[in-house]
Amino acid sequence: MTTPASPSSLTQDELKALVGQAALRYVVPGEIVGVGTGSTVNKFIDALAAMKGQIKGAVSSSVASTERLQALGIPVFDANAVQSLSVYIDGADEIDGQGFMVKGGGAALTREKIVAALAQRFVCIVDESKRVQTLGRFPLPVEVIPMAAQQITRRFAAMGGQATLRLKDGQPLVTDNGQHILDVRGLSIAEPLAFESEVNQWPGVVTVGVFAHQKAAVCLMGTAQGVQTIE
Ligand code: ABF
Repeated sequence: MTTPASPSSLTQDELKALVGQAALRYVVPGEIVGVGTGSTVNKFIDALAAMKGQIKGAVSSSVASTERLQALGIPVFDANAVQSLSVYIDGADEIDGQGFMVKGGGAALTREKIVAALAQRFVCIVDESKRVQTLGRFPLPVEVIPMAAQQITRRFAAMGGQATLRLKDGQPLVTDNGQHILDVRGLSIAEPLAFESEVNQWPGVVTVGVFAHQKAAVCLMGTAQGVQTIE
């Protein structure tokens, strides 16, 4: 008889599965749930399939999540088809103690922010490696209109950031929205709300990967001691 692994011996992947499962308790039966993007969210989607008969469906934040949801028989609705959502479940690349996040490592930040804005409650699911004191250690993703990439790069340089164009197979990565991504290193984002407001209004910025105005109300964090609920 195998003994169940204690949280302290869980791998990062197992911690992601733990929080993906824990997020089910925030899903409201009979409703449409907002679904993010990434490997942790994939664990949530897989867990959601077990209760797909109890929900109406999902609004998805990426082609990747849509395909995974549909493959599991979960109906996917257009964001324009809903007035609001009770909950949005998504991961993050970094999260601080106030629920402010850096997101976009999965290149889905624009649609993530759109769906998050529909939700009454953003529940962030992460493993403990994502916890930071100050945002900025992870290279900040920024979705940009290609013709503005160099102009925006110079603006970040003026604040001490080094922006690089995200490549895929040697070519500029093209997002679900047909735009490009800059990843900005060397930033320390001490005032996430002000930073997001400032960068959002630069010409050519589609979305900056700071989620402060759309912060997480709840964070389910997979740790060596099990799932921590931070509200
Ligand atoms: C998504 O989750 C992205 O914004 C973020 O980059 C990613 C984190 O991915 P993972 O769960 O695979 O670490 O919301």
